[in-house]
Amino acid sequence: MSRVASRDEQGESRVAWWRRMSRRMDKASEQFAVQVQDIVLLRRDLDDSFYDDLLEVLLAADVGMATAEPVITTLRRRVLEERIPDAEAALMALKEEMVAVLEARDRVLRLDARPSVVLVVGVNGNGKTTTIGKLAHRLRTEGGSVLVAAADTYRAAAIEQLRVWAERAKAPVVAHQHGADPGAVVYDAIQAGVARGIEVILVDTAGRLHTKAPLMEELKKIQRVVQRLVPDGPHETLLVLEAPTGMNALTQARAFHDALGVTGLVLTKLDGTARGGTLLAIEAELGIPVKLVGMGEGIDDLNVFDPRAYLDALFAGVLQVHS
Ligand SMILES: Nc1nc2c(ncn2[C@@H]2O[C@H](COP(=O)(O)OP(=O)(O)OP(=O)(O)O)[C@@H](O)[C@H]2O)c(=O)[nH]1
Ligand SMILES: [Mg+2]
Repeated sequence: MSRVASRDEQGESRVAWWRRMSRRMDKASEQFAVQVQDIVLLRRDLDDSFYDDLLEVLLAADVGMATAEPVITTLRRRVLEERIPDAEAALMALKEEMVAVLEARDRVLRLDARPSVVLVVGVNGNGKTTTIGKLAHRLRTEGGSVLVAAADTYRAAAIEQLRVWAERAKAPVVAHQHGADPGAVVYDAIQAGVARGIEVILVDTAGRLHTKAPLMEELKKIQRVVQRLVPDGPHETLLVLEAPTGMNALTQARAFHDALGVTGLVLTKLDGTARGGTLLAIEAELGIPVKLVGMGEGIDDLNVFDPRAYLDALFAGVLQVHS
């Protein structure tokens, strides 16, 4: 089980999932289409100002300089070499360039170790617990065994919320009382997981602490507990970010990465936000791949990140206007 399921219970392929979800990206797609329409497609000549405007459009869609600039440089070269005739064809070539950049990054979840320990971290309300519920469901559907650890012991309702998700995913939970030491929960969870031959242990953590201990110290302590029992763990430290926060998420993301060494990003709430391009910028700025995306509150609304399907959805409005 080296990757998350490509098919769910109903036999829906990943491609079909993305096709279904692309409708939920219509806000991002619409906004992108409107900007492209206004600034780029009204112009016919592929001159310097075309590329300047294109850069502006990408930045306005939150794609970020680190991705936008090299992609446009490559596009300029291709337009000359391949004699790309007009703005529409150039836009399609641009999309292909972006697909190529994104597909070059390794996004596979590292879940080969037995057990694999996955820490899920992020500020409060970003979707950690929900992501764990959905991920547990995906892994279970794929035939894997999963255990979830309730290491957010600070918020009174957190343990119960995780239990509800785990029940839906048919995964056992290890939890202590509200207010207990999160390190002790993780210790017990790993011991239980090893004893039961569990393949993947998902650890839910707090987003904000109400005690003296700063959050990062608490999370580092959890990592040390994991390492004591599973020396090569945690195998993934996934940082959950929500798309609507846009580039403001960068500062928090850097703090988590500096403290914990994040191995993958989960971008949630891509449904209903106009900030669809943020995903590219955050990934490029941090140099950490987006591994999973969430597009809704349902148990099936999480999947591995598929660059081509994502860019198809983002460019869908542009294609509609001009096909
Ligand atoms: N629309 C949408 N809502 C989401 C998504 N993921 C999570 N949510 C919602 O966001 C809210 C917060 O999610 P949680 O999973 O509780 O977030 P958390 O990071 O665990 O929060 P704390 O435990 O308080 O730190 C819930 O109402 C979720 O239903 C998503 O992909 N799309
Ligand atoms: Mg939570």
